[in-house]
Amino acid sequence: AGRPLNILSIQSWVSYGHVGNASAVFPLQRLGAEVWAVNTVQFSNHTGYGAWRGSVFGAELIHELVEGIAERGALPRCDAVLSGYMGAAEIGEAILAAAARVKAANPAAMYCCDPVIGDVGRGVFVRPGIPEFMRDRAVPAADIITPNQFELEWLTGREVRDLAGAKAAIAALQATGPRCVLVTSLRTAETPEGSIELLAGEGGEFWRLRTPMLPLSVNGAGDAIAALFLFHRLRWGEARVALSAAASSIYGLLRRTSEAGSREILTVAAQEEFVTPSRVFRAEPC
Ligand code: PXL
Repeated sequence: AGRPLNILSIQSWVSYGHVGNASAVFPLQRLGAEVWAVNTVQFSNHTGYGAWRGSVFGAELIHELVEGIAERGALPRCDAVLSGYMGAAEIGEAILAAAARVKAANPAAMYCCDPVIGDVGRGVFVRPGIPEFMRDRAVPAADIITPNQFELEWLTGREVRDLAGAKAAIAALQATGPRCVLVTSLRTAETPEGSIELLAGEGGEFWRLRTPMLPLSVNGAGDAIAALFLFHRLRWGEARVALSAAASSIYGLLRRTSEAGSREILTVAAQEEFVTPSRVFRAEPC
């Protein structure tokens, strides 16, 4: 209903495979959103392979592309800015400037920051300075953030052992700025064997969703879940609904990817999961 959502997505691009914008843009388009994609890097492939080629773009390019979009008169119609892998801290500053500019043009617009720092298996995988930039500059400027458990712990300096600890960490981040927090890839003392959890918090309420843990190791699923969570939060206005929709789609995508034994997520082949997830998981208040 209504006009399509317009989302300015500022993330990495890879030629081969699916991370960053190469993971986020197509699912958003498949759901009917217009995506204004700005790329922070162009690499041959994601860094999880250990080797890659390509360039990190300069912050000036980000400023220039946003300037050009502004010159089209489009910023008042921008519903949200989405950011992910930043490449360098100066690029982060350009992203925050873009978010501020969009919000000045459309006060209802939201900034969704996926604070890409690392994950439990790999540790920190971004350049020095980026984790601190996320904590001190990007997260406080965001309306929505989507850290995984590793990033939640890094950002808060707290180890998350149980549900109460996870909620306290979410509340600590909310106190710095973002009203809505989605924690992905969460495993605590209460997580059943063979399951993985997502936990969302907004307005003093929390919702938890559990899915079976799939036997796979891929990159880029977090980029897709941030995009889908943002899209559904914008569309439905409720974190609980957005959590259910985004998690169900990503579970379907990952189940298909796991069955195929692919090292890259099946963003294109499993596209029906973005529209009609084959299995729907509900988020429960907790
Ligand atoms: O999924 C996060 C991500 C984004 N962009 C690039 C990456 C990764 C993770 O490996 O390498 C370029």
